[in-house]
Amino acid sequence: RTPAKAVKDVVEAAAGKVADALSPDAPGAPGSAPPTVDEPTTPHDPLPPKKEHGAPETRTPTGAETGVPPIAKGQQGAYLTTANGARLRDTDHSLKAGPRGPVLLQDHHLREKITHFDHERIPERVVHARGAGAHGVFTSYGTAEAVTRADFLKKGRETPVFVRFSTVLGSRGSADTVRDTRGFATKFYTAEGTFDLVANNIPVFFIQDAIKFPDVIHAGKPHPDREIPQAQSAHDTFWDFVSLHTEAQHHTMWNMSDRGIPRSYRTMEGFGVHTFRLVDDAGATTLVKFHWKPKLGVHSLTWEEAQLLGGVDPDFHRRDLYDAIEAGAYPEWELGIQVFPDTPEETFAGIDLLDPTKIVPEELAPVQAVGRLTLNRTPRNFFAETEQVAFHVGHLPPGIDVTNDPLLQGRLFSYVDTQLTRLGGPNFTQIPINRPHAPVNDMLRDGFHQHAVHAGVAPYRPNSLDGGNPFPAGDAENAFVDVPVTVAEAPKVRAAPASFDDHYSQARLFWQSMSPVEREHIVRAYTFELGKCYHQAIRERQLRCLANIDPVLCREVATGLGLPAPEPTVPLADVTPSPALSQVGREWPVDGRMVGIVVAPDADLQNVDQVRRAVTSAGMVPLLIGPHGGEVDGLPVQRTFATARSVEFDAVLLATAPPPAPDALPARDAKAGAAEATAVDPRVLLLVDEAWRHAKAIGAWGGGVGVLQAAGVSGTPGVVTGDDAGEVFAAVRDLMAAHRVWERFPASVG
Ligand code: HDE
Repeated sequence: RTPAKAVKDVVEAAAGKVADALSPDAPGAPGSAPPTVDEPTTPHDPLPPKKEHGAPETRTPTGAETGVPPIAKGQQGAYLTTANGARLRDTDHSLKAGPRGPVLLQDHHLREKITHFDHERIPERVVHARGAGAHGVFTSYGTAEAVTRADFLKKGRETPVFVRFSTVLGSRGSADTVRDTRGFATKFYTAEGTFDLVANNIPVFFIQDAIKFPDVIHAGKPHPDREIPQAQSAHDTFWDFVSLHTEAQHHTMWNMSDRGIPRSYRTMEGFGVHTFRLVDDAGATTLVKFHWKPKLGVHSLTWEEAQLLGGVDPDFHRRDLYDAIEAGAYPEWELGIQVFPDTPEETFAGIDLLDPTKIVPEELAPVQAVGRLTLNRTPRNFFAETEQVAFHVGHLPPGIDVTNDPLLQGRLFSYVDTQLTRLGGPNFTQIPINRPHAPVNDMLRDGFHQHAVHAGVAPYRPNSLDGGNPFPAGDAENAFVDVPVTVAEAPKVRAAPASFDDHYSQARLFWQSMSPVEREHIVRAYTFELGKCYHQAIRERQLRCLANIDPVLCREVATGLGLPAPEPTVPLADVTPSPALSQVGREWPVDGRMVGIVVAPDADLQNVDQVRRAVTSAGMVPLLIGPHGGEVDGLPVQRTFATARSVEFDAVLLATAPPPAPDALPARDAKAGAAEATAVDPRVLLLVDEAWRHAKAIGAWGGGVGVLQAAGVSGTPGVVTGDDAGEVFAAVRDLMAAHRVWERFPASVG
C-alpha cells in the first residue's frame, strides 16, 4: 500500500463508521424511534444509559481512583426513599389531621422535599451563563514537545477533557443564536494537574485591562431599569461603551461579522486570546497564542436564521451539539499554536503580544497543529456537570505559564472569586466534574461542603507528626514552573503602554480581509444594532469610530441610519489583508449536516429511500419531512410540515409537490397570483423560500421541480433539478462543501 492509499483506506473506514452511526435506523440517531417506554405500574428496569455515557465516576473527592463506582443517584432503584435512605409509602399527600385537616409540622418528608426544592437553584454565572458542555478526549501529536515540557503535549498522550461552550451576555435560559461572543472553555484532566484553556470564538477582547471588565459587562447586560434587552448588544448602553472605549472597536467588528452568529459550536474557531509563555525541559521559554481549528470549517448562520431560531428553536446550538455526538458524528478541532520568540519587548512583527485587542495574522505566524480534540460524550446530568464546572485561567500544568497581559492578570483573580459565590464555598474542586485526575495532596481543609475525610493531624509543613508529608516537588518530580521572568524596575502607575493606543488598525485589517458578501453582512449588522439605539448622539459617535476604520463601511452604515458620514479623525492605517480571516472561498467536509427531504405519498419513494441512504453515506443526517407524522408508505417521517422550519436544514431536497394538508394556514394564492402556488402546501413553499434566502443548496426531482417553479426560484444559482434523484443529491452535496451558495447574497460593498 502506498501512503496515499493507506490514508484513503483509513478515511474510507472512518466514513463508513460515521455513516453506520448516522443511519436513521441506528439507535439514538436523530429521528430514529425512541426506546419503548412501559407504563409505570410495577418496578422494572430503567431505560438503558445512552451509548456514549460509559461507566459512572469512580474518583474520590480528592481525585484518587477507587475502582468502585459510587451508588448511582437518580431513578435507578425500585423504591423511593428519603435523603437518608428510609423507604417511603407516599409522596403525593402531606401528612394531615384527617383528609380535610391541616398539615402537620412533623411531616419530615414534606419538609425535606420542599426545602430541597427551594434550594435547587444556584446563582447563574455573572457572564457566560448560557452554555452547553460535552466530554471528550485530546490526543497530542507531540509537535509541541520542542517548546514545552507539558506532559499532555507529548506524542500520543490521550487526555480526557470537558468542554463548555457559551454565549456571554444572556441569562441561563436565553436563546443560543443571539449575536454575541461565544465562550469555548476546555478542561484538560492531565496527569500533571488540570489545564483550563478558557477561550472565546473571537481572538481579541473588548478591553485591554481587567479593571474595565465590570464596566463593559454592565454596558452589555440588559438596562438596569427594565431588564431589557435580553442577550443582545443592540442597545444604547453597549454602543455608548464601545464608542467611548475605542479599544473595543476591533472586538465589536468581529461581533458584527458572521463570527457573531455561529452555525454550530462545531463550526467555531477558538482562541486563547492572551499570549502565554511555554517553558521546555531546559527552562527555555517561548511565547504562544492558542487556537482551536474546527474540522468542519468556520461556518455561520445568516442573521435572519439566527432571529428565526431565537423563537423556533432557542436551544439550537445545544441540540445540535448533543445530536451530533449521539449520532456518532463527533465534533473535532485541532489545537494549534502560533509561536513567537520570547524577547524582552514581547512583540512580534511590531505587534504588542501583551495587547489582547490585537491578533497576529496567520500569514505572519502560521498556526502549528499540536493535537486533536474529539467530543464523544454528552453530559449525564446538566446541572452536575455543565452548570457546576468551574474553569480558571490559573489552572496550568508545568510547562505553561502566564504573561503580563493586564487582562489575563485580572482574570487570574476573578474566576475563583466568582466561583466562591456561585458554588457556595471553597471546596468546589471536589465536585465530580472539577476533580483533577492527578492525585491531590493539598493542605486545604474544612469549609462548606467538605467531601473529603482527611486523615492525619498535621496539614502544615514541615511537620514531624505526619511523616513529614507533604514534601515540595522539584524539577525531577515535575513541579510547576513559575518562569523567573525579569520584572523591569519601574514606577508604580495606573497606565498602559503607548502601543495600546492603536485602536483602529486591526479593526481595519479585519474589514479589509473580508469578501464583499461578508462586508455586506457587517454593514447590515452595524445598521441593525445602531438602528436599535434610541440616542442619536451614540449613533453619531459610533459612526465617528467607523470613519477611523474605513470610509466605505462608515458611509454604508450612515446611509442605512439616514445620517451624514463623518470624516476620519486619525490617519487610516495601511494594512495587509489576512485571507485566513475570511470564511468564504474554501471547501469543507459536510459531515453531520442536516438535509431535509420533502415527501408525500405521491412521491417516488424508491428514489427517496435511495437518496436518504446516499445522504447517510455522505456522513450527513437525512430528515424526511412529510404531511403528517408516522410513516409515508413505509418510510419513517422525522418532521412534519407543522414541525419543520427551514432553519434546521443545511440543504433541502424535494421529491414531490404536496397539496395543502388540512392543518395548513390558507395559501398565499391571492398574493402570489400563481395557480401553481395554491396547489402546494404553503409551508413547503415557505421552506423553499427561506432556504433560498439563506443561500442554501436546494435540489428537486419529479413533482418537486414544480414546487421550485411555484416558489419562483428555478434556474437560480445553487438550485439543482433533474430526472435522476441521485445526481441531484450529488450536486447538492458538492454545493454544501462551500457552506452556502454565496452568490445568492447581495454584495454591494466591494
Ligand atoms: Fe471570562 N469570566 N473574564 N473571559 N470567561 C468568566 O468565570 C473575566 C475573558 C471566559 O464555561 C467568569 O466562572 C474577567 C476573556 C469563558 O464556565 C468570570 C475578564 C476570555 C467563560 C470571568 C474576562 C474569557 C468565562 C464568570 C477580563 C476569552 C465561561 C463565570 C479581564 C479568552 C467559562 C466564571 C465557563 C467566565 C471573568 C475576560 C472567557 C466572572 C475579569 C478575554 C469562556 O470570572
